[in-house]
Amino acid sequence: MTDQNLITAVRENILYITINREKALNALNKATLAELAEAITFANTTDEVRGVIITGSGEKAFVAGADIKEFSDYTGAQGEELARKGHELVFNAIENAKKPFIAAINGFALGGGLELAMACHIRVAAESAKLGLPEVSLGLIPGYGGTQRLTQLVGKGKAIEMIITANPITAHEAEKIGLVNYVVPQSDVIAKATEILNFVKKRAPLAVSAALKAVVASLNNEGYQVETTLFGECFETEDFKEGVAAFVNKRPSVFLGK
Ligand code: CO8
Repeated sequence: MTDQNLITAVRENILYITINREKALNALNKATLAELAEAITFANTTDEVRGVIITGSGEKAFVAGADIKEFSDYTGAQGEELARKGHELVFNAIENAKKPFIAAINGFALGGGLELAMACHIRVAAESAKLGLPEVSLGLIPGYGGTQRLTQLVGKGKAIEMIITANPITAHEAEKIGLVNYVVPQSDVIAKATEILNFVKKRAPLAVSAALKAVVASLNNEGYQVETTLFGECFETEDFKEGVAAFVNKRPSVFLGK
């Protein structure tokens, strides 16, 4: 694997992936997504790997979203293409993987970061973690499956509230609504995720893969396509330009609804 933005290591049949862009709060730029895609393929095609744990470097963030600075001048078509590629190579690839993926959420999981965690099969969160989909503050909607997977995990009412208010929730709130499986002290997130995979490692590999495939099959629908199209359309709005400019210049945004 050609890691620059990831640190990867296989220990006792578990692939540990650490997203290593601490200064940008582990935001997902294109290079990081490409490396993630490579690591997912490696996990799927290497018998030695029985499960994968994804975490973020540092103590502040798991992943603070897609890299806003990278897509600030995108057109609708470019935004749609980015989302489509992300789905195919990373987010759906994780959900459809033959091995279980666990997100060890060590801090902020926002936007594309929460979407990455939700594409994983199980989530363990640090007590200090904050989880949310803040895209509408940028004039966007979640584009990496958030509208679909959050709804599947927590139900329509809570998903709509989180998406349209853009307000993050705490790890304990997330556990209460079924968004994360466990909340543990920050120093224990990797250990807890490892403990879960150690159980899985004792089970029949083909049966584990079949079970993952069967559960995921129950969730597929055309909503992902609708999300991708609408996500692209958001890039054509003045509000998107305003939202991103406000973030980059560290000032409040003034939306005009056009
Ligand atoms: N993208 C790029 N850079 C980021 C991001 C991001 N998502 N988040 C943080 N950073 C950078 C900051 O710009 C800052 O850089 P610099 O030091 O150069 O100014 C550095 O990380 C540290 O961040 P802050 O100074 O802002 O740290 P704070 O402790 O003050 O705040 C927050 C932490 C609350 C997490 C804040 O950084 C924040 O609000 N970040 C943005 C969160 C967000 O809006 N995420 C959603 C992004 S949109 C998205 O994910 C779309 C997904 C679908 C995409 C589909 C295809 C594109």
